[in-house]
Amino acid sequence: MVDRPHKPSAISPSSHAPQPTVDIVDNGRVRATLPSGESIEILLHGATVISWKSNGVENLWLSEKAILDGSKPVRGGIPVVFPVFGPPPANHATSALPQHGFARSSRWEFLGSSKSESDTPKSAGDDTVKLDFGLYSNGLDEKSKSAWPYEFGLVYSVTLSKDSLRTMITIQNTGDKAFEFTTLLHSYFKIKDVHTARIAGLSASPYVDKVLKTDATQSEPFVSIPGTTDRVYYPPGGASTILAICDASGASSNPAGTPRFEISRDNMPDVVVWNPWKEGAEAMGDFAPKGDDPKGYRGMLCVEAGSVKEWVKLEGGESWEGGQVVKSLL
Ligand code: TA6
Repeated sequence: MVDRPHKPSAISPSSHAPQPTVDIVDNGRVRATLPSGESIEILLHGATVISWKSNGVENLWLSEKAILDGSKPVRGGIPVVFPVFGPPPANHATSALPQHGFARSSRWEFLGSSKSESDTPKSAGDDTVKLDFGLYSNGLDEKSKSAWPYEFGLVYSVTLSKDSLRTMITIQNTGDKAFEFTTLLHSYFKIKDVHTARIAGLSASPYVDKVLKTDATQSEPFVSIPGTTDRVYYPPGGASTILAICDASGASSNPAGTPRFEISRDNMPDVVVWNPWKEGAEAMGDFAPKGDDPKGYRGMLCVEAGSVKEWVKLEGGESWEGGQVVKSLL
């Protein structure tokens, strides 16, 4: 074997394949892009995902009057709800907190990114980029700290892949005083038309109808949105039930219509379905466009994975993790 001291080393394809990119923009948001074009944008305010694009299409709905300067929660994208979903109950540790808690209106830290690159250019579709964000009790504003005096650490991971977005939250009790919480990912999906939208995966599920103020059971195989809708579903299969947001206009071999999004959940057994309809949108100053504009209430649907029915209790040192993977089927 002739020794070839100057033999060129094998060039690792990945060393020349385009890489995922991560940029911190104007000190307030993080953008990540895959070589295949998919992208996400997250505000440090609330660690709110405000954009997720795949196949050149925006998947999340964001109000045209969403306030992005950190002065209030974002109307759209994926706000993070913690430590309480909804209006906090009276006579509870969360009672002094605002609706949906403080996580979505706090400034999170960007903890960093990790990328997995495909080992050959031809499998660039395997690239992923994970962005981690942290929120800690010692970094909380005084008002929230005094309203909810517990020691905690949250790590929120947002992972972009070619056709999916994974959002996972880890909650740790870093003190020695037990606390309880509810949590939810308040996802606003951009859809074709709420009048023809259908949600599969909730058939026979009990739910609380916050509009009619009744308890009910999903009798139709698919959830349709006939008007103002605000329901908290407790599917019998818990987090194991895969949900699909479909569009029933046009021909489809699928009985619910053409699937647009598929939502898999981890440790988030409950599902909130919300659309404020025209009147509700009219009443929200940061909701635009108004009226029957297809980019307004008609073009959005909240399908929100959460753990909201029961309080989750963490003793000192204990952790909890949950989240979702959303696939865009375009
Ligand atoms: O997730 C549904 C819901 O709880 C609705 O009741 C409605 O209040 C919505 O959240 C928006 O809440 P927000 O505090 O963001 O205006």
